[in-house]
Amino acid sequence: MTDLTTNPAARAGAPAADDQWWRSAVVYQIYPRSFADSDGDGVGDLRGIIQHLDHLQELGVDVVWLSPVYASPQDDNGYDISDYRAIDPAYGTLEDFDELLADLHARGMKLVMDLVVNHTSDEHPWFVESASSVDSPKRDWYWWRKPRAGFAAGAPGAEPNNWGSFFSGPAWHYDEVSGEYYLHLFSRKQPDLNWENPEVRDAVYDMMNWWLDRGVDGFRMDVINLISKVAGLPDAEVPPGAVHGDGFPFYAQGPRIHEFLQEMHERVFAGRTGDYLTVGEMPGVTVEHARLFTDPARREVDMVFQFEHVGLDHGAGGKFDPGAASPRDVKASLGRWQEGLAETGWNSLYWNNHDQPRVVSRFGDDRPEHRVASAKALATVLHLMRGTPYVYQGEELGMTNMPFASIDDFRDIESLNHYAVAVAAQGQAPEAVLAALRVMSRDNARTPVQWSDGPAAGFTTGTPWIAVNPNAALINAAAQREDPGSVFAHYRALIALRHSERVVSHGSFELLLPEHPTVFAYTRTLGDRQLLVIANLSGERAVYDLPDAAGWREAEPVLGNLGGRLPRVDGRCEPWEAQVFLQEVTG
Ligand code: ISL
Repeated sequence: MTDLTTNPAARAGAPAADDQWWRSAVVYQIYPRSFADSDGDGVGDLRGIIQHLDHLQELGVDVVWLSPVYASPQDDNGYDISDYRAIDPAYGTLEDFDELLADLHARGMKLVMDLVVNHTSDEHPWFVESASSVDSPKRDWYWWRKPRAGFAAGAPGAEPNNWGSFFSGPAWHYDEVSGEYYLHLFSRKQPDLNWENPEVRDAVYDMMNWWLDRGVDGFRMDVINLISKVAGLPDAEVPPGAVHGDGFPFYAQGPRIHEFLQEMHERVFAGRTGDYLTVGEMPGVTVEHARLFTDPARREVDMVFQFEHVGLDHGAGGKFDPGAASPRDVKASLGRWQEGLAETGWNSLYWNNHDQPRVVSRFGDDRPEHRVASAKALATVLHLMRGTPYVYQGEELGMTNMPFASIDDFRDIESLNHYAVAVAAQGQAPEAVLAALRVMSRDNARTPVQWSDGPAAGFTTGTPWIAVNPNAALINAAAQREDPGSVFAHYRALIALRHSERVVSHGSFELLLPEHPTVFAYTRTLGDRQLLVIANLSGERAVYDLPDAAGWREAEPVLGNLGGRLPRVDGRCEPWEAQVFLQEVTG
């Protein structure tokens, strides 16, 4: 692999930071299944999206990232793809897709597709062919291995290595037809592609080019840091209390990952002139690796989704052993990423997506007295950092976690598998497992978008595939779009500020008050313009001692989150208060 960081010729060819349009852009993620249903079958669809584009335009976002709409058996809600060039009938047709793309473009917005190429569905023709015989020309497109020596094929322990799947159980499935196992880091219906095989890579690049030729504006790349596996797929260490080995060291940032991403860039983007956006989803990525992935001179991806801040409330037993994340930990983590990618690389900024619990319930306070203020405070600190902010559908309304009553209310494969294994196989108390799911399940993010206070929150005229949150009468788009004090209005103001103030999109970042237990404060500076953000991430009043408080007394208050209270740099914050100031720095 060529190290482009030290290659001045490569650096010289890199676009200047200011030329990259996505530095001042805001992305909105649509999870189509739960966004809007146009035909009453209870499942969201492309025409449902087309019907709600005013909402996005009013919010002011620049880009839509569309979670998978490809043909899929829907084992993992579309992250198991059986045809990369077809739209799943549940979502519509290619004609609907083209119409959506044209409508977005006509409104000045871009569309980024989800690229799921660590794995396919087991119903993808590539896998069907690969599984058909050990001599199949596509056998090597996936990771097939013989049972472990000394074990009866199919018996527990006979898996080729001890890695666990992200969705509970072993990462291997036994195929009786050929007497071999295949690797699946996610569900057994999501076999991992073998990126070592150049034919696989060719097929992926062809498919990406096909979508770009159709007019899409880039890709969000699903678990893209997992595509290069260490040769030999060795057994991994078993963490204390765990049943399976943690294979991460052997597949996260694997040996050829940078080579693969550079090759992809070369084969897909290098010859094109469009304004694209690429973002790699990378569980477990470190700041150091992110710097390499996002250094423009290396031509890999524009930005990555890192997971550090959304792992702060995971306990020793992982995400379903939740603890609490302190505001101090949250700001320390985000601050470290700001510093780590200050000179080279770029951050993506997110609280929410379709895999994460709702931020107002998680790092905020969704009880009536604090819900609106905490949703706004969290939005403020996120959106005014350096990086590209992502808004996940419903986040702009302050949608909350769901009060799931029983396991029957869940739909997500990760949640259902976890429950089955924890309760049936490990004998954990059902109520305790349910309590953890209520807090951490991905289904919290997947309840239908609350459009109105009407039936099914205006999401569908039929029966929604997953229940609507009972708070839809209180929290919904129709009410908020009319209300200048709404969470929606606040997101709108934050997005507008990024567009109008270059200090927000391009300024440097400095964390203030790092030791303060609840106040998240920072400045952004660009030339002589400076922005100050102060937010109290707690339901208690706070006092703080800002280093240069006197210098800020005359600053212009730009945004607050408590109706009627004008932001002032006076050393005091109300519960969940967020304040934003701007000033020209002299001398
Ligand atoms: O939510 C998680 C499980 O605890 C994450 O680890 C998640 O599985 C990981 O972030 C990868 O996510 C992506 O790939 C998965 C898919 O299920 C997720 O929805 C997707 O965002 C497999 O394609």
